[in-house]
Amino acid sequence: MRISYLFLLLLLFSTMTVLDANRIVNGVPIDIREAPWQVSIQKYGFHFCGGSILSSQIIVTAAHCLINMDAKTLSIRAGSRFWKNGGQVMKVAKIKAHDGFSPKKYLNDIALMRLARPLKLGPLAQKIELPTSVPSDGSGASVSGWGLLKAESRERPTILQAVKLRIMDYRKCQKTKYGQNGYLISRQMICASLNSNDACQGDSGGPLVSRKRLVGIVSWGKGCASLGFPGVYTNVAYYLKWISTEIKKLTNC
Ligand code: 4AZ
Repeated sequence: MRISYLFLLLLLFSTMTVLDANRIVNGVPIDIREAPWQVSIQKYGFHFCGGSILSSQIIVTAAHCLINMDAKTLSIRAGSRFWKNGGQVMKVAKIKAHDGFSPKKYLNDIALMRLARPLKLGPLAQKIELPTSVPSDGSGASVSGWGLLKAESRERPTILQAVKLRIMDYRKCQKTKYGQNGYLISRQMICASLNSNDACQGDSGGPLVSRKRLVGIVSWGKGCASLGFPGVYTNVAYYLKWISTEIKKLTNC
C-alpha cells in the first residue's frame, strides 16, 4: 500500500517536471518579489506587453508595443505575479515612443510612459536601475513576462514566468542565422539566449536584467527558442541620454 502511494507520488512529480519544461519558453513561475520592477501593460484590461518601473511614475517598454496606441485606453498592473489581478492598477497619462523607431528594422525599439498617479513602491513594486555600460558577452541575465510558453502553442500563462539567459554581443549575434538570413543586428541591439530558453510574443517591452540592472528590453526574434536565432533586445545602455531627456520632458508637463 505504502509503496504504491510512493509510486503514484513519483509519477505525479515526474509528469509535473515534464509540464514545467514548457514554461515561458523553458522558464519557471516566479514570485513578483523576484522581479518587482515588472509590470503588465494592458489595453481595456488585457495584457499585451511587459514593461519595467524606472520610477514611481515612469515605465519603460518597447516602442512597438505603443505604436498607434492611445494612452487613454492603457493601464498597467504592478506588484502582482498575476496579470489579471492583485497589486496596483494605474492609468497611463502619456506615452513617448522613440521618434527613430522603425517598424521595418526594429531600430530604436524603446518607449516611456508616464502614469496618471505615482505607484506605491515597496517590496512588490520596485524600480530597476539603468546600466552604466553595455553588458559584456557571456554575462548571465534573466528575462521575465506573461508571454507565450511556446511559439507554436497559444498557451498564455496567468503567472509571471522568468528564464535565465546569456548575453550575446551584437557582432556575435550578427554571425548567427540572423546574418545568414539577411537580418541586421545593430549595436543598438543586444541578443540573449541559453539552450532553448527565450522570450516570446507577449513578453515584448519587458525586462532583460543582468546584475540587477535593466540591460535590455524584449524587442523581437525569429520565432521563439528557435535554434540559431537568439532573442533580440533593445540595448538600454545605448539610450541612457534619450531616457533621461525624455523623462524630464514627461515630468514637466
Ligand atoms: C514578439 O513577437 C516576440 N524570441 C518577442 C520576442 C521574441 C520573439 C517574438 C524573442 O513580440
